Amino acid sequence: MKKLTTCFLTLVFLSACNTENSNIPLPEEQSELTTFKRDIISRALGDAPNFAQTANGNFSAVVSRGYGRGAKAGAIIEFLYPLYARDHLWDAYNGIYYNDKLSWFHEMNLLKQSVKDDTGIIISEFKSKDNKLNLKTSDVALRDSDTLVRHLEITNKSNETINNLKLFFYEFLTVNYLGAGDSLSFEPEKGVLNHSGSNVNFTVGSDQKPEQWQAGGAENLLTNAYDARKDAEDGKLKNNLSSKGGAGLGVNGNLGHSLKSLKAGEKFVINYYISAGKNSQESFNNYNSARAKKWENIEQQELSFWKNWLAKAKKPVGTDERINRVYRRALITLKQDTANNGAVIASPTLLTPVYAFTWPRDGSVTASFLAS
Ligand SMILES: [Ca+2]
Repeated sequence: MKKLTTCFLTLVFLSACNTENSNIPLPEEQSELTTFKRDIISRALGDAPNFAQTANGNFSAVVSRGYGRGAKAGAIIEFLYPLYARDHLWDAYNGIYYNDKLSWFHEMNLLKQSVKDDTGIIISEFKSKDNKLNLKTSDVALRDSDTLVRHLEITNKSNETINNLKLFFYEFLTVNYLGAGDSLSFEPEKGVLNHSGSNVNFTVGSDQKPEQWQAGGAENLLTNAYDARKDAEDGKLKNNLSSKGGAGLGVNGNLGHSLKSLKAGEKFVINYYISAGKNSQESFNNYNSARAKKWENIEQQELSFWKNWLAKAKKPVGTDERINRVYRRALITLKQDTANNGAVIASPTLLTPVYAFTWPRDGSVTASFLAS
């Protein structure tokens, strides 16, 4: 019973636990946000944008919701590694170019965000402003490779063929927290971006070789290369092979894929990978092992891992499925916030005020004390 109570009480300390089929509360519906005493940073700058976390004990990543300070719906906004010790990511997200216009996903209409029941899979669904495309991203931390996988599906919902689509995956990794000393290169033979800082390395790639790339410099500031985000705006990347952060904001990268056409009702599917390692060989090996997996198998592996974990817990007695789902999510969150060396982390994010309001470790200890 003690364990049960701990989990229920822990939920009081958690935020952003939307699960599939539940509606996202819109900011205007959250009247309490405007009335309770706000964190001072929130009051000045707005709430943190964190939607949900996915983690494997070695790293933890966060996906943004559609509102809050600097929010970019569906963007990956934190990558804590190794063992949740340091954030290496400013943000990473997709964009699509057609009819002479680039739209980043977070500029489109956000339909829904959810966490797939009893997994760490974070789903974000969008519709293009012209209502022609549906886009769905599923982000998950792999169990057996330090890789965040993004599974992306693009469906043509219109009655006509859409020609010459170009898809982009933009990433602004800031290795070792600040990206100033980073270097970035695109490796044409492997088709991946290689991001290096001190003692941490990232491989960014997909399961399909990109036709375009850019190793860029953030805001072109004190770097030798054109900004990789701005570069995508005309649908054409400069194919620069390497960039260095210098004393500026760091380096950013972009991978571009071309779709000749998407017929009415047709769906295009691609997987992206952000793989971490101590050096370029380790991150590339992680990328390779992730790439060898089919998305269906990743989903299956994720379901069975958490099924196994949840099977160890006491079953709640006399509670309905709605409460049981919340209980299972609490158990998953507690495991996600336990590093593989046994450390239970204070908070899954470094941003305020979510940091201030999200204390699974302290909450659990308090709940456990109260329950005993
Ligand atoms: Ca360009």
